[in-house]
Amino acid sequence: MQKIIKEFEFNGAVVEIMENSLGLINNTYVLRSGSEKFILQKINTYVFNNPIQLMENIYLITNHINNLNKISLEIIKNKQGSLLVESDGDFWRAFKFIKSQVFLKIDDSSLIIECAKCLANFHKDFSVFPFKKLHTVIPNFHNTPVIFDRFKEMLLHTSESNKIECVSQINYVLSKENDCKIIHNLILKKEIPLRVCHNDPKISNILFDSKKKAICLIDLDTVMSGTILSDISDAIRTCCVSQSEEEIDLEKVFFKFDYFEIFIKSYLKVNYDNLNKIELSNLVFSVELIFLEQGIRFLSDYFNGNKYFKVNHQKHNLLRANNQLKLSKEIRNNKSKLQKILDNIIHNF
Ligand code: GN1
Ligand code: MG
Repeated sequence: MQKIIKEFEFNGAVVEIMENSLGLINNTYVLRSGSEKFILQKINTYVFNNPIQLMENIYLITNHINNLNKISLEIIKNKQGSLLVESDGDFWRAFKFIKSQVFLKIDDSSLIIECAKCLANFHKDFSVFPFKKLHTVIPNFHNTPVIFDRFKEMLLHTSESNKIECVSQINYVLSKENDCKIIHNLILKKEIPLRVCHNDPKISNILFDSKKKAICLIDLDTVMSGTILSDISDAIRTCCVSQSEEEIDLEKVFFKFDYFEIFIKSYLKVNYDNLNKIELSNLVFSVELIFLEQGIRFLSDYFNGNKYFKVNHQKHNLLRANNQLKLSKEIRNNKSKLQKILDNIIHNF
């Protein structure tokens, strides 16, 4: 790693390297040199096969946010002025360190307000940004019908023992083929517009200051066009739940309806005007769908030998899938309750 560190324009000699294992995709290290800290990341090229385009996107996005005088990640270029360092087929990048804290789940409703406002401001700030300038770093990233089809294809190569082990999960997913198409069809019909989306606004991708005020969204790897519904629902997926996606005791895992109400109210206060009627009327469904989609992604990766998401043990992705599928079912069973909460909020706008 010293060889990589030497390639970047860090101030002073790096005296400490600490691994940060929060993300499920890239490898992240916090470096310290004197009183300054930096972030060094090795990009996962199994997931991101064009790191150059990826960094071009992040360059555009962070410049856009900085030009609005708001805080965002700041790229540290290498000594030749490029956004990446390539070494032995690996791609590395660096950012300035932002003093902050992160949360894996929320036990305090004031954090919900912060998360919702942070995401809504991100959407508002990018509502004028032409998404065509951004490369599509992962095609079909939140295209649920494609994710469903890949799952079906995966089943053709899945061992009988895995299929027997997961028969109820598989049958549940397969019964949802039509649901997977609903939002995507509305996009095709242009009833749901494409907008600049973060595409991964999970709670641990928001930095907070010491007073628990949101500073900014990080992990800008997947910022590209998409439906704003997958962003809103993905934030709700990790903010409005009793336990994180890592919880294996499903008795402890449930959706927090009161947090949902606070999240939606706070989000719409900032960005109501930018959403159309079709987006609003599909919002509750999009929450059910994002849990389903994430469940399918974890389960597919389990069947595929855990190549995509980092795991600590062989069944890790299966347990995460169970957690997400439970929540998807819970939303489905409480649709009208959630719709009522949403309608009441919209009524007052
Ligand atoms: C990954 O990179 P990270 O850990 O923030 C994944 C998201 C998933 C999330 C589940 C590029 O996010 O899509 O929702 O794990 N990112 C990518 O925790 O696939
Ligand atoms: Mg990520």
